Amino acid sequence: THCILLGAPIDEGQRRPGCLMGPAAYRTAGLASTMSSLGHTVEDRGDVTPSPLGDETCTNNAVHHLPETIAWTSALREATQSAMADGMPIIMGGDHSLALGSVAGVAAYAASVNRPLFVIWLDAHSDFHTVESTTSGNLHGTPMAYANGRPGFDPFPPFPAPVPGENICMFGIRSVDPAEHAAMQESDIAVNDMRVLDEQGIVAPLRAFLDKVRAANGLLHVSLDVDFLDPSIAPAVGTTVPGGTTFREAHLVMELLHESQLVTSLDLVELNPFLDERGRTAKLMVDLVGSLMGRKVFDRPTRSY
Ligand code: DIR
Ligand code: MN
Ligand code: MN
Ligand code: MN
Repeated sequence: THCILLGAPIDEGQRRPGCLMGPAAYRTAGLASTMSSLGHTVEDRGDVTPSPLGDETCTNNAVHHLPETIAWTSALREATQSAMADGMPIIMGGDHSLALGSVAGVAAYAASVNRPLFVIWLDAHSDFHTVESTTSGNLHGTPMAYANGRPGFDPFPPFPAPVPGENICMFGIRSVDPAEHAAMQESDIAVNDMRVLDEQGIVAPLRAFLDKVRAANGLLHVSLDVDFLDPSIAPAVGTTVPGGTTFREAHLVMELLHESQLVTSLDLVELNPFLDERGRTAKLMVDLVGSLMGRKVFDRPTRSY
């Protein structure tokens, strides 16, 4: 695989400074050499520059940094769409608002090659707020709703090719606000909250979704929020939520994703290196990418789909 690194040093989608150091931390933790040691080629396109600031406003007074977020969205959309034509973009955040742009770019590319887009959202949160419904005003809580084509994003450019709910699968969910909850009840999104993982494990629901992607010849975008992981192993994130996935569950997800050979783009989001213990969370995230890109202890027969 030709891996294309895109830095998205954005921290305006939430209120705790530090996420903008994320791309530097991933580079320091050896993301590029991890992938080249697995036989992939790596091209680091550096950090994306946001588009010029507009003067967009909205009626929800809680919302902050709206023009900044829109400027990042348009730049990241372009950078991601053009990287899709050349390889597998890996967008190094930065907070989760970067996915407003990265998923838009992948969706625009998918439409241009006439293939359906599927999204796996690995997160403690559903990020299903709109600009109108968010009560925190933190736009990192909105990208999944934007990608799903929900109304309530008037100041943003229309999402290029909205991803239907049945093409979206969430894992690790354990913090959903009331407005998100109500909207998700109305949608076909597969919400695998921690209760599902506790009862069924992560393998069965993940394979069921991957089978759908394969049957549809879809592109698959994976968005990995650090808080998908339990805070005991991944402390460097502003919004820790107890009861997250374990080290072993997280690597298993990545190994299954690798075996599927379906993943075409990846976000790494919400790492805040300022909160880390000697780079521990950055290194864990890089190790997880290693599993996603094919690192394993022994080869096993790949499950035939
Ligand atoms: C909360 C927290 N739902 C909000 N969201 C996220 O502010 O809207 N934290 N994404 O990581
Ligand atoms: Mn600012
Ligand atoms: Mn998130
Ligand atoms: Mn989260």
